[in-house]
Amino acid sequence: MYNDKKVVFSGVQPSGNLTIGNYLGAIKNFSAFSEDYHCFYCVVDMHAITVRQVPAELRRRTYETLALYMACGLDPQKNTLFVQSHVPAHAELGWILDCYTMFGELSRMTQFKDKSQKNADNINAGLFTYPSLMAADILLYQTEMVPVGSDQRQHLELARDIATRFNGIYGDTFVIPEGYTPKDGARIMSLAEPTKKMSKSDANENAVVRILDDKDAIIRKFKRAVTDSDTEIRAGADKAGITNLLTIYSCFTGKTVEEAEREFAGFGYGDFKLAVGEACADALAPVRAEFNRLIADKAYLETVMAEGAEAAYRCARRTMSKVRRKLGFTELKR
Ligand code: ATP
Ligand code: LTN
Repeated sequence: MYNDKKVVFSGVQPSGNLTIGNYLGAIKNFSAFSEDYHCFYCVVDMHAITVRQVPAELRRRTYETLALYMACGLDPQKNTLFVQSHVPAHAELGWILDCYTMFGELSRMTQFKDKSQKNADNINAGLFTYPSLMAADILLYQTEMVPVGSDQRQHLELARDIATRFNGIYGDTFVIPEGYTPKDGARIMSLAEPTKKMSKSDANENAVVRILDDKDAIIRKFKRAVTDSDTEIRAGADKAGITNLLTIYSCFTGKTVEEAEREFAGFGYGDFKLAVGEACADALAPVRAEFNRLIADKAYLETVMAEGAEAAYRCARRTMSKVRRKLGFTELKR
């Protein structure tokens, strides 16, 4: 609990331009919690450096991710929006939790295995211990609920295990968090390889639709989406590409996948892809307009960052002093 409300926490890495996967799997769902929970939404720049980043781009994307949070409907008066590296308690608790996370547990993480393959020349210790820093993000705020896409479920399970282990040794210290993944949209697939997750750091631009792509680009990418040699517009395990397009259409229009299948019965793939592109572009147009307004006002974004960091620190430091006491760290009387 914080300020008499249960806590929600989530984070997005400023590691690239955000995709409709990030939007449908995560950010779009964040604002639903704002009334009933105390929400902390973080730009996790410390996680982003587990993969090599160009400093100027990391800085620019940190501002952009914050502006996108707001453009997607997160009001900084109702949500604590902040940047991870502005609150050093994340690194502090991250180290502590490293000492309560097992080598074997980290070795089993699929994201680590994936990213090690993709970054074979930079398999650094931070990439390996990424999940303990993520556990620290969540546990610092005594979080009850963590909205994430389904690729993050395994990290969330580990955060629960770490918290349970710590509580078992030292007595109640952390709330055990629950994950929240949306019914649809929890795993949007690549348009080029529909059996792979759409990922913002994919090198193939045709595989990803970015939240800020303009209408022409969005439609062009959907037109090129890989499907199959069949002609039927239906969802099914043997039709990854079409299933993904139906899911995207359903998320952007609020219709169910079954309704969409009926709507497009008898259509050719070309017309269907165009309709999906249009639904996506229309839904994202207001987000893009609001983003363009916000990103032009750097001073305002800096105020939001500063106030967010202050509010996050006020909450985080309570947990930190409890953790220090439990561990047996000495305290300085100042
Ligand atoms: P990267 O490519 O740099 O690993 P990413 O695209 O996987 O990045 P993250 O910053 O790691 O994005 O994720 C932010 C949020 O978006 C997380 O909650 C994650 O689960 C969600 N998410 C990411 N990709 C998808 C996707 N394809 N479908 C649904 N949700 C997704
Ligand atoms: N690992 C997440 C980003 C992330 C996160 C978090 C999500 C870092 N810390 C805490 C939820 C809660 C990712 O890669 N998508």
